[in-house]
Amino acid sequence: MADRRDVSTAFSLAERLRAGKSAYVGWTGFPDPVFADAVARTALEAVVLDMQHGLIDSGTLVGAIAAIVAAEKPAVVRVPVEDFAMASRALDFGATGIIAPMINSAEDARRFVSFVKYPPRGRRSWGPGRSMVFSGVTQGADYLASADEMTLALAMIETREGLEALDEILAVDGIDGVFVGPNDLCIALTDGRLVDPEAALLDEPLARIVSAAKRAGKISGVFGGRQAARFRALGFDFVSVGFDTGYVAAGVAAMLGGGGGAGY
Ligand code: 3PY
Ligand code: MG
Repeated sequence: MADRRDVSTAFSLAERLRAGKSAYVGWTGFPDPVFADAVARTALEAVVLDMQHGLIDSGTLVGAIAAIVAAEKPAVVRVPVEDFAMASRALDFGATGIIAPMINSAEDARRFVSFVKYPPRGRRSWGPGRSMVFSGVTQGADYLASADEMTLALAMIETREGLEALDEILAVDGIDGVFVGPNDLCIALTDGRLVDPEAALLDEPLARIVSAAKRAGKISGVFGGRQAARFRALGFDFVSVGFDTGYVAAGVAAMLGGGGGAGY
């Protein structure tokens, strides 16, 4: 087993969250490692690179993860829907967590786990070159023994089906927690009538998700903006705070004295 003191802090997110700490994390889909570096050098505790709706391809991802790790922050990657092969690659490149969108059943969750955890939990294929260099775990045997613990598999709950299957998804061995997409969840729960991540109709499902995760001994996360502090107060452990274009817009508005927020 790797000596935990030798593992880079960029790989300590899972350990910190499991120890009951919470984290505010940044979010970017800009196709430029320099911007990922800028987000990593703020007070935010980790950076999510968004390959689902963002502009990041696998070539850019390699550099963006390296930039975040150089700032001693954990890199988490949201992969496109059902692109679990990309999840394995992102871990090999040095990501320390994967967010998988639109997980609607325990079966979806098991398939996700099969790509991000090594046997016996899953079937992640061997080739963690960059991850070993960045984490400081130099021996293959040590990496194999610690990788599942060191990396997070977060299943997005953002559909009616996902919400209904919440307990079964949380029960899947290898799923470390859930991550709520409040925009899609609002669309789903209103049958396409509304997209409002701040809608009051989300209050009960959000509280239910936090309690279910706590009962299962797993992590709860949520995509947040102006509501980040409220989400943290609700009990979410892993709360994202706005995103790239919002950071730029809010910075300009603040400098012009107009206030304004990152919003969604
Ligand atoms: C959602 O709110 O649905 C998300 O997936 C956040 O990007
Ligand atoms: Mg979504």
